[in-house]
Order: sequence, then structure tokens, then C-alpha cells
Amino acid sequence: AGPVLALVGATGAVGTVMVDIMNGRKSWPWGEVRLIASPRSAGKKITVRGEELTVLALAPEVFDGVDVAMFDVPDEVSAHWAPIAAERGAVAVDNSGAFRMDDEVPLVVPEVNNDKVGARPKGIISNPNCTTLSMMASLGALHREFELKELVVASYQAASGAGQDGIDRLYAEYAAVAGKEVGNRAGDVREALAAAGLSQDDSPFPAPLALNVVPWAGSLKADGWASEELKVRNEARKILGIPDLKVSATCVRVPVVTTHSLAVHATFARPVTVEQAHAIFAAQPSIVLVDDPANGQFPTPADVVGGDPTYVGRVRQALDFPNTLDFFVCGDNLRKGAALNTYEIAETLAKTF
Ligand code: 2RA
Repeated sequence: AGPVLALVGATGAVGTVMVDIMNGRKSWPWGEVRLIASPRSAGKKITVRGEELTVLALAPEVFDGVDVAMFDVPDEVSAHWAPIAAERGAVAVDNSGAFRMDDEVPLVVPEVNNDKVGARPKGIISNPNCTTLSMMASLGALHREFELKELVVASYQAASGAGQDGIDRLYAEYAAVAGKEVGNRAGDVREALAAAGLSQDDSPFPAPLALNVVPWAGSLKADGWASEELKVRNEARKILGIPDLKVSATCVRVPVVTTHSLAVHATFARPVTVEQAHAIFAAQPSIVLVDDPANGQFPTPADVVGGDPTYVGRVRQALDFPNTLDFFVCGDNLRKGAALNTYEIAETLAKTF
């Protein structure tokens, strides 16, 4: 009958996209699917591949008989429940930050290091943070040829990186400023939000996001770094297998609903031309190269959202830095950045049962 797949967090922002991905998959290796969520969401009905399933409440017994359990839930929920799923015999594929830097948990991007899925002493495999993930297919492909040495990135992260609360907040802020002439005077966007009853204290973002950019994502870490910036550094090193990779990241939230973008400045051990990079990107099944600025062709979140591939463009040889490329990537943070990558790992595992 095929292996049993569980989805924990089936009703959240990423879980909802996961259901969409499962419904769109051409091949289907699974014999049974179980949708799992908090007791609050249990009982909801969701259709997966033509079958209406009832969402089950998270409990140890729901993992009995499960082969692969995908987790799209907050860190603390994964930290508690993924080991329970593993104890009950499932391989947990976790999209939270709870286990990513654990030496006994592989951190997998199928295009880059699929060979690592078998080495999972804890029965847990981690999915990278969406910001890191958006650039991994392109950097992994270049690293194989030219050996990556240094990486400087700036992110342009969408509101949905903060989950459904982030999406809801951005729409509410847009509604509050729509049709108003604000954004010309310091503080007038804040005033417009307050006038519409939107308190900054209730926002998942530390400043207004509509008509703005916010140079912050995640929580405060030592020396002024944001957790998101350290994730980019640590996860890139682990996925690419370059423990001493020099990385510096600045993470910025932008008023985009879904799709993260990154400006990447990557230095290699060997010289690399734009033509070589184009050829490498064009050969990757999960990358779409859109790089014709003379005709206004480059990736933008508005053109990329809802798609599976990572889009790459604006590829340039850095003028003042040897062996260095600058380029721009866009990836749907809920799909390849989260649900799709998790599902691709699960699909790899399905072949092993
Ligand atoms: C964000 N990368 O965009 C995070 C979500 N995991 O906030």
C-alpha cells in the first residue's frame, strides 16, 4: 500500500501550502496521509488528492504506524514532538529551527546534499530556514564548480516569513494606508496605522511594514546580530559543507506578501565568468534564469510567487573583487523555502520504505 505520511501543522500557513503541493504532485508514493494539528484545529476537514481527511489532534498515538512525519510548526512544538514521532518509528522531517544546527541531524536541500538523508541518528532531518534555502540551489551549483570562499548577502524578506500573522498584518496595514497620502513625513505611516486601530505592539514586525522596509528579522542575538542573519551564516556553512565559509548577512523585511529575495555577493576560489554562471544556472532543473536587464527581465517576487523553482538574475562579475559574482535570487518562501523542500526530502525517504 505504500508508506504512511503525516503532516503536523496541517492548518498553518506552511501546512496549507504543503497540502497544495501534495495535491499537485504528479507521482504519489504514499499509502496513507494523516493530517495533524493542535487540538484547536482538530476536526477540520481538508481534501488531499480527492479524499476528505479529518485533522487529528497532536498526540503520541497519531504517530503509530507513520513512516515519515513532516513538521510545519513553531520551534518549541517541534522540539517536543519530533522526538516523540521518531520514538514511535517515524522519520521526522522538521521545518522548524529546533534541530538545524544539531550535529546529529542532517540539514538537507535535495539539490545540494541529498546524500545526507541517510545519516540521521536521531530519526530527525531538518529543513533549512527559508532565507538560507532561497539561495542554496544557485550557490550549491556554483560551489561544485568554483569552490565558494566568501558570501555577503542582503535579504528582502516577505511578510509571510512570519506566518499567517505576518500576512494578516501586512494586509491590515495596506488597508490602513490605502488611498492616503502618507509616507512623506516621518511618523505619518505610524499615525495612519494607529488611526486605523493597528497597534505596533500587536505586530509581528518591529516597525510599520506597509510603505516601508524594516532591517530586522528574528530575535536579538549577541553584538547586535538578528537570529535570522546568524541562521543564514550557520546553515549555509552546514548545507554546503564549508565549516569556515566567511559569511556576512543583513536581513530586511519588505512589504511583499510571499517570496523572499536575496542580493548575493559570492567569492570563489577560482575565476568565474557571467557566461559560465549562466550555463550552470540554466542547467539546474530547479532554477529559472531570468537575466536580460536590457529588456527589463529579472526576477521579482510578484512574478515568482506560487512557483516551485528559484529564480536567478542580475548576474554580474564584481568590478572590484576578483573571482566574485553578484546576483539576485527570488524564491517562494512558503514553497521551496519551506513546504516544497520538506516534501522533497519526504519523497526521497518514501523510496527507502
Ligand atoms: C522569516 N525566515 O522570514 C523566517 C521564517 N522562517 O521570518
